[in-house]
Amino acid sequence: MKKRALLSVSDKTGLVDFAKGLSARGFELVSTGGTHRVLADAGLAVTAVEAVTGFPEMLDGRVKTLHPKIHAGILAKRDVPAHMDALAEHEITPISVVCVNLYPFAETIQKPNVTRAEAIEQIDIGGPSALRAAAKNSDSVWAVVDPADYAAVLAGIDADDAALRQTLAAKIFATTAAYDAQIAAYLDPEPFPDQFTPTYTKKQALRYGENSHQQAAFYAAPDAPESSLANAKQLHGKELSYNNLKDADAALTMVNEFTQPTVVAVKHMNPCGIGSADTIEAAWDKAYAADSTSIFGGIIALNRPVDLATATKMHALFLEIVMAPSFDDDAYAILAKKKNLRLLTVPLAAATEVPHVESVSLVGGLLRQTSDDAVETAADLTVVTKVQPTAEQIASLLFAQQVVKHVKSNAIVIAKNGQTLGIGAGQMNRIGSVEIALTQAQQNSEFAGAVMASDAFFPMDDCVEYAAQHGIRAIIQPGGSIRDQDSIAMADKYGIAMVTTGVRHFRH
Ligand code: 93A
Repeated sequence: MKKRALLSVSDKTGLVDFAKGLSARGFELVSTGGTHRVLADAGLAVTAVEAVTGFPEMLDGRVKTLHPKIHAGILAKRDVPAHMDALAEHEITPISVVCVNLYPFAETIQKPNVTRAEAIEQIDIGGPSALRAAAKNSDSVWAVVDPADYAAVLAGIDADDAALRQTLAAKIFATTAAYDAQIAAYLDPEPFPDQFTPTYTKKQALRYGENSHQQAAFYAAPDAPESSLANAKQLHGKELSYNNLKDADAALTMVNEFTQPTVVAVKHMNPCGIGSADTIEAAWDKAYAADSTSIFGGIIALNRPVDLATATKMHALFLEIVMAPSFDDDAYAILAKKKNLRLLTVPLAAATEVPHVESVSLVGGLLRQTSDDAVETAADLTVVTKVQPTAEQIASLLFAQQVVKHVKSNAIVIAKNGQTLGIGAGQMNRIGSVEIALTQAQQNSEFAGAVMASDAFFPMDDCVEYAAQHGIRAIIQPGGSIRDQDSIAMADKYGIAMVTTGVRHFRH
């Protein structure tokens, strides 16, 4: 029996070689307009789909392969005589290879100023239909959507590899499902639709998850922003682990918060030191001096190119990751001397980047929310104490506030002059975080005159009392507790300043 292959591809990569391979194996090639042209130009014998259907391509190409002469040829069960008789009766040749890739819908909608009409025209109907028909009939039919699979398919045809046909069929349904999800998201861009269909692609198989007995993989969103790990370039070092990726993501989110040259050091998703200064080297000095013990094995994110002076200082320590928009050549050379140190370049987030939707998994579910992009400025502060904060204190309070929202609740940050001095994270009792932060901060020679930020209001006055007794000169907090007045009275008692923001920054 004559063997027939249908080829209809938008991405012509590898097409001619694949078609030659099919030709050499005795397949008649049937193709749509553009694909037909490429094959004919390459000197291959190819039948136009119109010659099979007896219909011209219609409606500006909206109807090309959508025809019983095509779909019955794909869908007929080869082992059911009635099906084969029906094909014979209607003079339909079975099609046993369907090689289709789809109109580039995702690429089209990413182009600037694309119109709705242009986007709609790039919704492929015939392609997914032919692919799904082939995948449904994968007992006999090869469904091929990815040029990367062409060589394996030719080998599979030679070996009559039924298992590969089934794997490819699954790939078809995953591909068309993702394609449809992108169309749905375009037509209804609401971040919280009734049905949420993620379309992530495996970017990296991970050696293990949080611990070595857990399995894991890293998936990237099709529209991942430039400033994300999905688009980061690893220049050097060991492969990123599951925990590395989480920490690096946290560090990146933090460093993107600052416009001044800033260095962020992260341990276990929390900052252990953040420094902002006029130069990246001075910012490093502050981040390091913030907690020179915890930074050991840390994840470092910088928002300026890494220069030689900064690299030399970092080289002296054991670090897991250094990431920055770029590395000066001599800085890179120094850091790359450490075989395992992971060096990544990630561009800074564009100021115009829209708030993204973040997800966390629950057993049997998913929680989604827009990211916490609220940044308080001096205009958002209300002084609630008799003592007014100085301009210097206000700057330190706002810095501490920018940090505290990235710290796991209950979160307390002690800071001064663009430097964290103590960070209390993740305690179930707020006073516990205050104690941890202050114990750390008091060891720092910069501590005198430091200020404190709290991610949420003080439920009672004990935190304020403890902070005031241990040298804190000003406090920033959201306010909103029914016992705010107790905390304010305590601040007044010790003659320190307190400002409220009205914005809570829980991080659970
Ligand atoms: O407009 S369609 O949805 N209608 C069809 O009947 C049809 N058949 C194949 N698009 C259709 N295709 C698509 O055309 C394929 O999925 C492929 O992406 C493209 C190949 O067109 P050409 O061979 O003209 O470059």
